[in-house]
Amino acid sequence: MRDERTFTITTPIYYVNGRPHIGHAYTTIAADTIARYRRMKGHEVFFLTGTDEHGQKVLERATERGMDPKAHCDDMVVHWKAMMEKLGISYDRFIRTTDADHIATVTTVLQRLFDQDLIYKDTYKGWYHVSDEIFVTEKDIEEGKYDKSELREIEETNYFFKMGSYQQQLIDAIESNPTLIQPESRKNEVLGFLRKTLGDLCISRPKSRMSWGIELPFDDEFVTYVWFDALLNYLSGLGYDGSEGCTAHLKWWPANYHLIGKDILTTHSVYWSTMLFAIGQPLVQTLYAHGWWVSADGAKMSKSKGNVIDVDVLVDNYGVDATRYFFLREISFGADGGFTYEGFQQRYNVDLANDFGNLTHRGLSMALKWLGESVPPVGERTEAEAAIVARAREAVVEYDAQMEALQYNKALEAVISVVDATNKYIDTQEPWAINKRGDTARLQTVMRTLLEVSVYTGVLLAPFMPAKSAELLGKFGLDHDDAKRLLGAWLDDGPGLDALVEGAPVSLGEPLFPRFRQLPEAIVAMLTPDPTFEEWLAEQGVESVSDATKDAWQAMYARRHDEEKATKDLITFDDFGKLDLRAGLILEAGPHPKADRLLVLKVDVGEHKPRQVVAGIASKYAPEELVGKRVVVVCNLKPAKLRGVMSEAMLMAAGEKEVVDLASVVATPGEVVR
Ligand code: ME8
Repeated sequence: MRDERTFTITTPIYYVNGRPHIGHAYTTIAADTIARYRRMKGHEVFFLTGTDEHGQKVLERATERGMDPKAHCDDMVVHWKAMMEKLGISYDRFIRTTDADHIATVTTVLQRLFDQDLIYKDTYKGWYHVSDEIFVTEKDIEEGKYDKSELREIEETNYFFKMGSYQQQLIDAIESNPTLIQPESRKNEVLGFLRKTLGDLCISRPKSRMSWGIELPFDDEFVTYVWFDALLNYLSGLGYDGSEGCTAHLKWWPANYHLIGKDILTTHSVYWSTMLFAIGQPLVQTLYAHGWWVSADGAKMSKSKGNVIDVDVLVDNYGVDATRYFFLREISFGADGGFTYEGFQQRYNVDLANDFGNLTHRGLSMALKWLGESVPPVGERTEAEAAIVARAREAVVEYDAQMEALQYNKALEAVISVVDATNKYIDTQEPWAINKRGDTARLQTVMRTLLEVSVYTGVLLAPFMPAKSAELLGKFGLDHDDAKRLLGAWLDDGPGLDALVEGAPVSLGEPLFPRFRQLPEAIVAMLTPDPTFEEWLAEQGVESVSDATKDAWQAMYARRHDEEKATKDLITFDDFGKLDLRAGLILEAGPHPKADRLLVLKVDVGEHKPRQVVAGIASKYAPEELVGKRVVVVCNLKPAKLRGVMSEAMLMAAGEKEVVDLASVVATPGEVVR
């Protein structure tokens, strides 16, 4: 039996025949969130993900690109790793099926099963589905399950794995283990499938037809069927080498969860389980098949339809944590979901900007304004505070149970219920009125409650929104280790909303989730369909074009994006006029107390007192050379603290990273510069 404090979770390994989209992101975010949660609970976690690189689909794509298949994979895998990086995915291994250790494992397993007569050679005549890479039965075709244009009739000698001989063993395993396949409806689907006679599995492809795969160790004219190869990643990724006595993987196997989409339920529940029976390894503890994200019109996302939702667009416009949050909050894990940008933004505004933001920014602003930048004492708690504590206690229990069951949206609902209760508490307690009547003791208690609930949500949301949680907890001087410690204590004894230490510093910082009033421009531009050539001509006021000039018009039509982009980046004269540029005279210059790169200057810009300017010019100028220099100053830049020293204007200079020369005009300080 595996140690209960270890936890293994996997995602499917994704085909490198295209780039990742939100569907792939979804499974990966779900796995990452639970991996992070278990680590917070002090468990030792192995989180395995990666790419599926062999087989026909990948070969076809490589051929289309005119590339060698391995070179194509090396090129594509960059996009998959970039997606993981962008989403903050904390995997322990990113396996590629072209990795040498994986290939060795597959080869050893094949040889063993062949030696044990569990693999045999036979001739197959029938229908083959090209893009799914499977052989289909006449019955499947009669039932219209497959698009005829994708079917090819073939007669082929191949190697077969005796999958059919495990049918009863598999039915018994599923029936006797209620958590093996989840949700329940998926389990029933598999049992339904197993009512038909289970055939054997063709596990080879002749090289003459498809050569991109792992060569069979007992016949060099064949490569391994991509699914037989890919499924073994779940063991090779954990150190299993395929030999009979191997124990290297047993710290992590059987995995707690294989997370997959419902599209690959049969391959995992039937092919994979029977393969595990054959090699004498236990089945995964739970195979969880989640639902399917479709675009707003209910259509399957596909490159050819142009309705694929790109992860980058969401992360670039709304941030990584909001993206992670949305997918796990919006639907229950198992159900299907329809994606729209409007729905995404609404969820963002309601949950994150309003509810969560109200508590963590408005609450914090009030506390800091009235009581200073430190944690106030608790004071005497009334029934109102006791009710919040009670809700927080119940919510932690609920949250933990739902996290363990992968019911992410219910776990989030539990946290949100505490946020909502606290926002109502703010309204009913009316801290502004308490402040007005000068009841400091009561104000301290109410404000302390708000701060404590902020910390509470920061801890519980950490697995979902690691960066924002760190930012929020950072306002209280807490870090991820504190979050772990607090979660541990709350799971043991329940939270008392007493995580903070009186007098500890608190800072307000920026709002975590600024509200969006309209869809970001980049998304609107993306959603606005491109005009056709004819529509574009009409926009230009041209009714028809002659054959002689058609090419020129078409070239202009093709160029229009570049020009639109170039004009988008231009500013108007009015925009420029907003700059308050003035002549200045440097009166004093000295080092910055904390940063060698910076100097602190006093500059006369024609006002009753000089402006303090912090400038990154120390690498070029010694303070004494600057005194008496005439410069150009941007006077209406918002003041900002640079490493703790306030800067009230900016000097204009040449040079991008390193300053080359200061811009200078010989004019009376305060003179307008244009
Ligand atoms: O099937 N909604 O790889 P794949 C939800 N290589 N999830 C989606 C989705 C959507 N619209 N689209 C994709 C393969 N997914 C094989 C797996 S495993 C040994 C081999 C997710 O690149 C979901 O997890 O087609 C689905 O199962 C998986 O991506 C399919 O990825």
